Amino acid sequence: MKRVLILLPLACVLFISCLGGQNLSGNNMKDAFKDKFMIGAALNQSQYKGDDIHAVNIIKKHFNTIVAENCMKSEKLQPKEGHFFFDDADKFVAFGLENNMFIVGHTLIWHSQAPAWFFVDDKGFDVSREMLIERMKNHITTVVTRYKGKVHGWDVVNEAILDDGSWRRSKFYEIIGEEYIKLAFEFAHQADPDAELYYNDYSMAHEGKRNGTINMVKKLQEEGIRIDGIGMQGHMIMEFPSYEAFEQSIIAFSELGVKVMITELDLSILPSPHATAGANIADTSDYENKLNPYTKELPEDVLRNWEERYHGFFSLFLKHHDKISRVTLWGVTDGDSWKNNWPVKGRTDYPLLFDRNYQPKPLVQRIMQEAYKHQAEDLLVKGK
Ligand code: 9MR
Repeated sequence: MKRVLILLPLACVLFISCLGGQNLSGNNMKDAFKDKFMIGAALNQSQYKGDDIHAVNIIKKHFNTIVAENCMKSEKLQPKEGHFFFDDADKFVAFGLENNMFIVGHTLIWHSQAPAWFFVDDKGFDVSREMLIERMKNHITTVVTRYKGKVHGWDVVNEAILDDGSWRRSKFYEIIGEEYIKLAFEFAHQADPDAELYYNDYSMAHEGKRNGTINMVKKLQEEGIRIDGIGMQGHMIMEFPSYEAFEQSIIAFSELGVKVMITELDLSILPSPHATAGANIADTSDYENKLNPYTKELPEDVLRNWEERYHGFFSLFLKHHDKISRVTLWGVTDGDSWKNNWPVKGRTDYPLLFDRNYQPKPLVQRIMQEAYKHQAEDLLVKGK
């Protein structure tokens, strides 16, 4: 034990030097994390279409998995019944295939960004249960079949459970009942038996949501429904969640025997009008100057606290890398982040790993070093 303690720092220094010389800036996150988990980003259209060339360079260099930020949502894919629009999603998938990336489709069944026609008949009344199931089946089957063998994993159902663990009263729930979850997973599995299938939600550190998710997944498993993973959206603020609560959820989800994925990571640096973070699009607040304090510059101490907290989460992910298959940031640079417009419109936020000038923040170097330290420790343990 004593020998290990003495040798460990030395081995780390040697290993890091061998991997990247004194300066790791030539390295990239996908290599740094390669034995731990995939690392990726949500892409917007100027990225997968190749227009935002600086962002494309970052994506190719640092990430090995991508997810569609918006172009695969049902209102985009099927704006009118039976009229599918695949141009953007095709380009997104082609980008991933060209760059050998693990491609995630987001999202098949979600109460938000679903087209209004989905739930009503031609007189504007709610459709019958049978009709909604038929529409779900048609949507899922058409989309998943098109990308069979190309999209490797699907967020099948998104945000079905509330923070207290109860079911969200979405149209899917109101008209079909909780069985809509099981049906969605079945339809997706029938369309592509090889694709991984996930449940994805925000604020997963809340005890209620954690337990609600566990109950739902257990039930699916008891019924023999395929579910491969749980996506913990990582929309965070400085005050929420605690490392402890987030860690508890990682462990509890992994104990179900499914993959855990950190799916929509961003950490807002701005004062939050809400006590907890979440990502419920309807929870907006009015603009006030005091909620947007860093339009010109970011004070050193504020930046340091933000970086410490982000680093702490990456340390947690590395600690639990045996449970976590993927960490995906919700965007590439601060300039693209949805956080600039939620929960308050028109703010200047700094939630991602690359700044508005496409430069990696010092945090990128720190988390890569942390990952290399883990690699060195692993080697030492194996070599003992
Ligand atoms: O980042 C997305 C933003 O551009 C859209 O306007 C918004 C509208 O639905 O959706 C955002 O992405 C959401 C994701 O699809 C599901 N989890 C919460 C994300 C942030 O709202």
